[in-house]
Amino acid sequence: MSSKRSDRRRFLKNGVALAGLAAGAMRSANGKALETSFDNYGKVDLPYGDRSHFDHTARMVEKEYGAGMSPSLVTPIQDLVGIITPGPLHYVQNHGYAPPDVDPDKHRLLIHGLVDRPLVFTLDELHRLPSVSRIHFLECGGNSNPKTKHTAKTVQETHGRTSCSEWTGVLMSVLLGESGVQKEASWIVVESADRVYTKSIPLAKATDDVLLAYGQNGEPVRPENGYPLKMVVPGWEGMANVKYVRRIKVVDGPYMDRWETTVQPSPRPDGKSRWFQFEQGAISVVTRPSGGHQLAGPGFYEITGLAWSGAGTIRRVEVSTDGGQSYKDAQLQEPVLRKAHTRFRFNWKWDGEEAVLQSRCTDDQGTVQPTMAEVAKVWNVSLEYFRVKDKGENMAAKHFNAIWPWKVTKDGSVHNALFT
Ligand SMILES: Nc1nc2c(c(=O)[nH]1)N[C@H]1C(S)=C(S)[C@@H](COP(=O)(O)O)O[C@H]1N2
Ligand SMILES: [Mo]
Repeated sequence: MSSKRSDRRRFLKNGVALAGLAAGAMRSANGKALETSFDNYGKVDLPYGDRSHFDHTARMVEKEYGAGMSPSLVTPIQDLVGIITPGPLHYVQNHGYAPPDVDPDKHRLLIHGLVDRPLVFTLDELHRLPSVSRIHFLECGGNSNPKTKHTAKTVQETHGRTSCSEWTGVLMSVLLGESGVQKEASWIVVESADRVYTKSIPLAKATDDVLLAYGQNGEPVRPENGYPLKMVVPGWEGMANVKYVRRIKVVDGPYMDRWETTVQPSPRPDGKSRWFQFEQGAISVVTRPSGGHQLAGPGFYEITGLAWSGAGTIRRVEVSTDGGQSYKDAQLQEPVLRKAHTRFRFNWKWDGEEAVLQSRCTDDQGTVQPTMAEVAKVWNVSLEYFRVKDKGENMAAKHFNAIWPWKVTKDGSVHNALFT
């Protein structure tokens, strides 16, 4: 058979299959189907384009830090398609401080400490070095923290502290190769230009895949996300990804600075703390339909969501519509990239009965996303532990990556069902 004919056959077959699934979801067109008017012309002088004024997707204030302070802003992942988060919708965590107003012409990057040659770079000089572009997710260690999120209504509130961008910049290994690293060196400490935020990173990771990014999705890194230089530490918790980088000191151990010794460790119920949890676990979540959505009625719906793992590449996502009693494989949308959001899709025909939608991912290390009960077992806590708020920052349940269910009730409304 010619390839043309077999393509046509496949097209017909798929067409028939979808029509079957789509019963109830689509209306047949009649003569008055198109009511779009082309009379309302918009602005033409657009040096930096705006989106359609009909589109209102927005970041949401998840936590206030008070007047003049930068709130915590979460990404509307329920509204996104594909895997790239537009810069203006990237989540923002700034430990309260407003983004500094850094003049790129005055900005300098200093590399010193246990090096052979201390170096200082202007941004122009960094742009002359060999560059890479890589798509990676960023996720705050506090994302989907059940202690604060188990009553949240939407996936933006529960899982919106993650975003995924194409980052362009210079590999840390290139910079450290230029400065030379002395024998005793084992860590780097990276310092920002905003009220001094620092983070210690082991040298092995720094020279593996860490980059100093000046580009985000084809344009300069956004001010909220670290303009003009952001350290991207692929797969590691948000806190490791220092924004507004101005100094890299090569040292022989972690620095135990203000943030590393206060909000970053996770207190445990036994009074001890988990320290230096760097890698983000394998996690996935259904983003549509999800909490706050309203299904129009029985019929076809594509279930879609995102999966990612700090350890590597997503290999498999399964979807359950019965609260985890049974799972079926979802389709993974190309490209499937290491340490990046992966889009999954699953065809579903809602019969109008109560349903519980959830997803479970597996990464290339063989790690399967756990249930909440499995996390409780590993952490040696009761399920109730995940429901009880702590005082202050609620940092105790960081790095929670359990399966998250959404309940569809008979009226088509969708609800957070972590504790039902
Ligand atoms: N300079 C600086 N870098 C920082 C922070 C900060 O407050 N200041 N917050 C950290 C935390 S907690 C997170 S989750 C990520 C968030 O990065 P984003 O705001 O670009 O999403 O940045 C990290 N890097
Ligand atoms: Mo964070």
